[in-house]
Amino acid sequence: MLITAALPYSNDRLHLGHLRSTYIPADIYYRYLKKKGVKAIYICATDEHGTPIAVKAEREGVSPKQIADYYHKLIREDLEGVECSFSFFSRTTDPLHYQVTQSFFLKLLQSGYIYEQEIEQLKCPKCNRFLPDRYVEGTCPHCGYEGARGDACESCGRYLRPTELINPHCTICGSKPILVKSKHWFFKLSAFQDRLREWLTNNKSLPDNVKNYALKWIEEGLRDWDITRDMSWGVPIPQAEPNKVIYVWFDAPIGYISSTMRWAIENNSPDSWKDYWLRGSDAKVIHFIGKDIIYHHALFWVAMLMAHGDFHLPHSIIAGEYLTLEGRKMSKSRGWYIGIADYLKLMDPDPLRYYLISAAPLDKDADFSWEDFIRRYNDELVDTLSNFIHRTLTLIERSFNSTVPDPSEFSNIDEEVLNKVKQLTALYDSALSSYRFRDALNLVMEIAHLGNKYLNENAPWSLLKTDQERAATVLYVCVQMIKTIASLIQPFMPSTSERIWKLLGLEGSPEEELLVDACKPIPPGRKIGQVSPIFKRISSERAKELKQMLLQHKS
Ligand code: B3M
Ligand code: ZN
Repeated sequence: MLITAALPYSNDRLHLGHLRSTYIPADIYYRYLKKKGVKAIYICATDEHGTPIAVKAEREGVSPKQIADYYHKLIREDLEGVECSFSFFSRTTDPLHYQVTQSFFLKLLQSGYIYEQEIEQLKCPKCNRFLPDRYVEGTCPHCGYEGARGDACESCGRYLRPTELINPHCTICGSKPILVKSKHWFFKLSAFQDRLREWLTNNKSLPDNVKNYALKWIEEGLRDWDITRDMSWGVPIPQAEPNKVIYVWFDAPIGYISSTMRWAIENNSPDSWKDYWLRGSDAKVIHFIGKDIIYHHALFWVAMLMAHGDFHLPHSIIAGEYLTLEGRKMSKSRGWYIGIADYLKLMDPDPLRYYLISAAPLDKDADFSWEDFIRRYNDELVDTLSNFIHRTLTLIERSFNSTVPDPSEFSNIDEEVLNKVKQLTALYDSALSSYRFRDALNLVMEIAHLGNKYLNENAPWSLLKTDQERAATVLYVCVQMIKTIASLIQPFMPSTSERIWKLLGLEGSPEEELLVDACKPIPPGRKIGQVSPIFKRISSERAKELKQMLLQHKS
């Protein structure tokens, strides 16, 4: 299976919203596949073309490549900082990507799916440049919003062409543009209307949010798609004059393929990308994206793949919904966001991964609030998860010389609780296989709840005085539950899982343990590790520091 996450534009850093909608779910799913013993890779890259980067470069007086270099590094560090375990993290300025994009373009040109047409474009007379996409702003013809961009209106969410804007002006110098003729290339999206409808309707593994959005757009009718731009930053159009490039939304998804090729080369098996992409192989491709780019993936990209013919269509497209911050829309420009690096200065990645997944199902909007984060950290990670483990292991340390005790015969209660753990593990598996990340995580926490309850009801600390054998059995059962927790929590909280593994004195790593072995008991007699709590309560001072994070962008 090939797992991809949307390619971030390399013109800005990412924030918690991106992690929640795309990068963490993709990472969890990838780690889960490995636990299932599935051959899988997780591919991403930075999307380095388009006007977002060109305009920023212009404003800062540097080249677009310098902007791309700068943010590529930071984005990658941020994502790796929250333990996104990419097989390869590439860039769309890789020369290989240019080749792959150009040959994709040429194939569609030769088969008649791309055609040329002369159209009128906006040009700034002062800057002497065409004004594609974000080079121009004006009033939205649909909703009247005055800051609409040449590619879309942020207020009503509609896609726009620059020439549709009312009162357009050049974003660089403010001048009023003039209309000039220019030759462009169009992709015959309209020819795929019926095939796309059929694919969307019949694809059982496509989630409802993706299917419904995309079908709604098809009913509104698909127009052919202008896939070229009059600018110099981008993949050059093969055999065309300079200062014309392929539109970023045509080249970016091809980045999924070219990045897989780069991964293959870096892994010294240059042909292995074919196992994932070529039709005829039994691989599946799953794209994780944010909900704002469903259109591009479920319509544009699928149609491009249909037109090309050599590559797999996506098996599924998983689109995460938005994350608000303390009830308000996150906004980089208004300083209302939490940066990944800001968070990592004070906290480990795992609690954040935990919170972002457990806050709401992926196909529903979620909210991040520090109050809620701190409460759930203390109640769930400390009181439920950490305490169960800590209580069990300190008793073993004190009364059994840090050695997993030898159980006597299991009582009905013991059998029952261990069977329940097996059932929860099976439910976890089916939740993750259908992308119900929050449900799966809750099931792991249910094992910890169950463990606490079992521990309270059987009170091994009292049994130690009266029935040493029974105390040993109870603690042995708890150890088995902890081991299953460590194994199941691994895709969600990899380093926490690793720490629990070490506490149990187990060899190897929980990452290597297959899901089928998650309930396989560990034998008695093993020395456990040095006992210390895996999570400690967030103090009120620390809570203050965390809340401060939101205010620091305001200045
Ligand atoms: N760079 C937009 C975004 O970051 C765009 C995604 C490309 S995925 C092929 O949302
Ligand atoms: Zn201008």
